[in-house]
Formats: sequence, C-alpha cells, structure tokens
Amino acid sequence: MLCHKPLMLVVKDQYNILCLGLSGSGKSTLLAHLVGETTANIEPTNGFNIKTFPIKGTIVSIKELGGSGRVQNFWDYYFADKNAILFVVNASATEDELRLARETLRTVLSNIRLRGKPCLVLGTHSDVSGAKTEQELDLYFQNIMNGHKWQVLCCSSFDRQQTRSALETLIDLITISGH
Ligand SMILES: Nc1nc2c(ncn2[C@@H]2O[C@H](COP(=O)(O)OP(=O)(O)O)[C@@H](O)[C@H]2O)c(=O)[nH]1
Ligand SMILES: [Mg+2]
Repeated sequence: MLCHKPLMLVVKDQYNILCLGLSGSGKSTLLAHLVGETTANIEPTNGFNIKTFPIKGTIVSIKELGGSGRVQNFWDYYFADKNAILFVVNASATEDELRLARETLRTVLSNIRLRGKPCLVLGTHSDVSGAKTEQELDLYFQNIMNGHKWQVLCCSSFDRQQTRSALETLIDLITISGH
C-alpha cells in the first residue's frame, strides 16, 4: 500500500537575534520586507518589534529594540539568550552619525552577556548615491570587533532578496561560531 506522508518542514532550531542600530537606520523597514509586510505606515519604534519567520530550514525570531538614546539605556535587559546581533547602520549617513553608530556598537559588543556572539553589520540605504560600500564599512568597524565573528554586508532595506541573503549569512555565522 502506498503511504503518502504529509510534506513537513523539518525545523532544526530557533535562533534569537537582536536587531540594534541608531534610530532611522532602517531596522523596521527591512524587517517588514523580510516578512512581506507593507512599509507604508512605519512609525519610529518605541519599545520593541518582533518578527518570527522560517528561513534556511530554521526559525528566526528577530527582536528590534528602539534606537533612541532613551531606549538604548534599556538595551542590555535584552542581551541574554540571544544567538547573534544584527547591527543596522545607514550606509549613507554623515561621518558623525557613522561614528556614533560605531561607538554604540562598541559599547554593545563589550557587554559580557554578548561575549563571543556573532555580529552582522548591515549597511542599509545602498540604493542612495554616495552610500558607503561594504569595503568602506568593513574598514570602519574592524577595530571594535574583538573576539566576535562578524561580517559587513550592504543592502537596500526594500530589497527582500538582499535582506534575506544577509540574514542567511548571519545564520551561517551563528552556525560557524557554535552559538
Ligand atoms: N532609500 C532608503 N531608505 C530607507 C532604507 N531603509 C530605511 N529607509 C528609510 O529610512 C527611514 C527610517 O526607517 P525605519 O525602518 O523606521 O528605521 P529604524 O528606526 O531603524 O527602524 C524610513 O523613511 C525608511 O523608508 C534603505 O535601504 N534605502
Ligand atoms: Mg524601528
């Protein structure tokens, strides 16, 4: 007798990813596009915003924390039990803003609860002329990455293929680093 088993997605694991970055860097926009939502009515994020969805044979739960200075004071409450950091930076920002983003990430990565956790620096706004390239951002961030597996990628937050591919790279970093 022929037995037809239902086709099921075999989910190996769930990864919890923390999505951080300065306000306006593009976190909510790229997360919305990752799950196929419209971005017409995105407001600045107060508190947090979570998206959970399947990708690359696993489930990821990405928690975006609001990026304003006031909310940043509470970021470290959310550092425990995370597998990786997705740090979003507007690659078309001014030098001052990029410097602030770098110092913010330096502080985050020095937190003991995130020791050794992989980090993807995702430069958004690559569709804007004059945006920094991956090579430029790589040089910019390389000195603050002590002991973390990390990589820089650039994308437009509106491009689902680019953002999904970036997330797949982060999942590979998690797998390689054993976190
Ligand atoms: N051109 C362009 N605009 C973007 C991109 N990502 C975000 N934005 C815009 O930047 C603004 C802030 O985005 P938002 O997702 O709210 O940033 P968040 O504060 O980091 O969540 C919005 O007007 C977005 O439409 C991008 O890759 N390219
Ligand atoms: Mg937001």
